[in-house]
Amino acid sequence: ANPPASASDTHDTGREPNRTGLDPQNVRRGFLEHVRYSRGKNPETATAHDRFMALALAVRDRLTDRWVRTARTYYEQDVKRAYYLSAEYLLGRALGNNLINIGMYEAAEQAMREVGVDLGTLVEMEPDAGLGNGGLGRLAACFLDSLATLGYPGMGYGIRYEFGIFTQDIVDGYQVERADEWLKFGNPWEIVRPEKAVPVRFFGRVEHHQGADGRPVARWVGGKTVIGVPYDTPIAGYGNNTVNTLRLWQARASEEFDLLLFNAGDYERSVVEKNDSEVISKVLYPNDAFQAGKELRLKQQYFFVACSIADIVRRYLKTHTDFRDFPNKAAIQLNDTHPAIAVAELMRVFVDEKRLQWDEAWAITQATFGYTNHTLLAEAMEKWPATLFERLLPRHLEIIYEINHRFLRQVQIRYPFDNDRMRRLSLVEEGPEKKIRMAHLAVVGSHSVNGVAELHTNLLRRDVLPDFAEMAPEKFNNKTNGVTPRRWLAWSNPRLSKLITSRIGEGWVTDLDQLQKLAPHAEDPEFRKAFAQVKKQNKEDLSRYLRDLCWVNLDPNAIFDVQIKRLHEYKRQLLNALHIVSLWMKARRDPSTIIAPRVFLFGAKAAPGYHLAKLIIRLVNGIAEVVNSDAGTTGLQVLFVPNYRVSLAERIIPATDVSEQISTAGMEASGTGNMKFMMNGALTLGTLDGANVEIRQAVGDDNFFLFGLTADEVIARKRAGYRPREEYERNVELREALDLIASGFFSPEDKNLFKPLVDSLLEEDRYLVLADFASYAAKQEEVARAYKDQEKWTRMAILNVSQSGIFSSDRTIKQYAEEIWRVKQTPVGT
Ligand code: HBZ
Repeated sequence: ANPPASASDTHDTGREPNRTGLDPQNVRRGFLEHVRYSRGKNPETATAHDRFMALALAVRDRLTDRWVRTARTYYEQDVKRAYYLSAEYLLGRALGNNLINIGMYEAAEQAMREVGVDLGTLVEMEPDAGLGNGGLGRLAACFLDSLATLGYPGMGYGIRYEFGIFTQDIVDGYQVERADEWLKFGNPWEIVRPEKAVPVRFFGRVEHHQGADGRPVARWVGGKTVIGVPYDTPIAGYGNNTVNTLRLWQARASEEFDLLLFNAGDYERSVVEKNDSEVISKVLYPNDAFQAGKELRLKQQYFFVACSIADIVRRYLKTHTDFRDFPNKAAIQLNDTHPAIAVAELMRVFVDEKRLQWDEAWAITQATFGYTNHTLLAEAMEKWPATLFERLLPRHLEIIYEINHRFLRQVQIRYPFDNDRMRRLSLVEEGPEKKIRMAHLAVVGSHSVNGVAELHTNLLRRDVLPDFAEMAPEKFNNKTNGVTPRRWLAWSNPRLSKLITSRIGEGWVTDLDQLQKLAPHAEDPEFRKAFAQVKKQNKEDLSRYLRDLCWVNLDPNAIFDVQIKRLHEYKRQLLNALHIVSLWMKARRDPSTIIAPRVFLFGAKAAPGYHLAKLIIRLVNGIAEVVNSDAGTTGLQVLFVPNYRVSLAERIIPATDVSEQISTAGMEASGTGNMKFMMNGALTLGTLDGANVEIRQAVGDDNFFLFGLTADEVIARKRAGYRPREEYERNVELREALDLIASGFFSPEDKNLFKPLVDSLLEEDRYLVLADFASYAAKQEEVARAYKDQEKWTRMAILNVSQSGIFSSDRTIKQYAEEIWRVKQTPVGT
């Protein structure tokens, strides 16, 4: 119920109580007001999009009061804040999630029903906020949800890309990319704050003087200035009053600069330069696990880092003067090395602008930063040519050299006469082209370095940063990833959520370990029946959706076997595809070899320049065409679902029976999709890679389908001189499948289309697809047999859900907060 509005109340808090009510009547009024006064329509003339915008604005109104109160609480209590710096946030849609988190889903449903509107239709109107590539960006989004739900003073900083991850069309089996115009119809969630804009310098030169205090002064002058304009998005906690902020920076041309040129009569040049500036936040780079090394990318990184650091320092100086207290008020987490230039930027601000002594500034900087590594792949490691740095960020290059000089002196003292070690540890890679190693900058500038799963952290220590782990073992720690159960269970799987709540209450939503209480229910036939029913209904829903989207009729009685993730050779979609071909060949010869009907679903975007990955998409579509043509006799169906994204994952995961987590061991840092599937009662078919290891540990070997070489075995096989052709010669089924692909059977218009794929497997097979094929195929057969025993399968699925509690991002965020950031839960009052 709403407290009565009083003048003093409104004055004190800035509240407008008539926009806080969460009951259906209040929500309906808010909606109708926005239809009229924000959209300028009558309810009769409003389009579905108008209605979406009106409801979203009504929901944002109901967040606003808490948002303001949250900011004030943090300010008044002068709390330490955790700042998450990430080049990516893969948020997906916000409407449903916000309704769930502030507890007004049912009220909104009813309010819409009363005005003759279907809430589900409105939800579908919202474009995904796809400001990320894959796991790294989605992890950032889950972390924001958990920070708010746990009541931590946390804030995200990033880039407001005008175009997020591309939209994928499939044309004749090929991926075709289109620009993602997610802002075209307006974004109801964000608030622009032009008064908090920040100027950012690029290029120019450094002048060195003697300061008035006798100390040397460096002045970065000249060059060009770009303006960062912040757009704030509210991040609502579940079931509390916390609404944190995601602040994304948009690049704008600086006005002074514009006018200067314009007054000089050079209109054309001023417009061109305006474009040069504003292009910085134009588009997300669509590579995951690969560094393209483009100048614009480094500009993006420095742009959002400079804006964010300025914002953090400005906020600190509102209430403090002495920077020695800075690490007690700010923890800054680097989401991979994309924001690692922040180490040099904070040093520049401290030393050049605030005139701190180097050593003092350095101690504060190290105490402030933490660095999270997300990959072991060498081709993803960020290294920037020193020449590029010198041109774009001349002062930062000097600072990096100074950091390196002092660091290497420490190394020299600790390990005298070990030049090899110095070369390995240096922030500067020598060679034909000098390069700055961003991971080394991040490690040296941080007090904490973490991996994202136990295995990954151990491999990080052993293989990627061994010299750093030896020098500073105390810095290294593990933070196994997690996912938010609000989006990935409560919102996306309402049927299962309801069933769970009916047995164990609703506490699991914020305390996912409570799912353990489900374990005994696995023995209850009634519960198993209800659980299996939920899965079946979810499969029927998905089938209906995909019938309308892709014109295919998937059999909901079949096993739904799903691989959805970015397309990469190391993730081995090819292994899955090869197995389908061999299964189909057997079925063609003898349909009785098919133990259980199966639907193979794929969803994946390939980086636009990654030709082999795009060819794999074409292959899967070629296989689908063939296999689906005689699905009636084989019971096999294959579908590549176009434009895989967060909102599609929300539909697919609840309907999945088998979760394909089949990366080459030692290559997938963690995986997070694997956790979402487990939470939704899918069984994992996986290698001992990333967090699969911990999933298997949690659920037990009996409830997990394990196959393949281990990470150590992978290394040993390669060291012993792996010859993929021997696997091909040895295994008839594998050979037949590869031969069929090589023959052009799946690409009649171009018999040689898949030759590059076949050759890469036979000649190098970097990811040991052939080496793991037999083990994979055998385990797939076991999966099919297990599915035949429905009671047993359902028991296993329930046990998976019951043990998924540790994979809540709430657990992960508590560990970051307590072990790295030292920030405290700060509840916001009513
Ligand atoms: O981060 C992923 C890992 O591959 C995955 O195993 C892990 O679960 C997840 C969260 O920790 N890494 C990425 O998603 N990486 C990128 O998206 C990326 C983007 C741009 C780059 C490099 C990597 O330049």
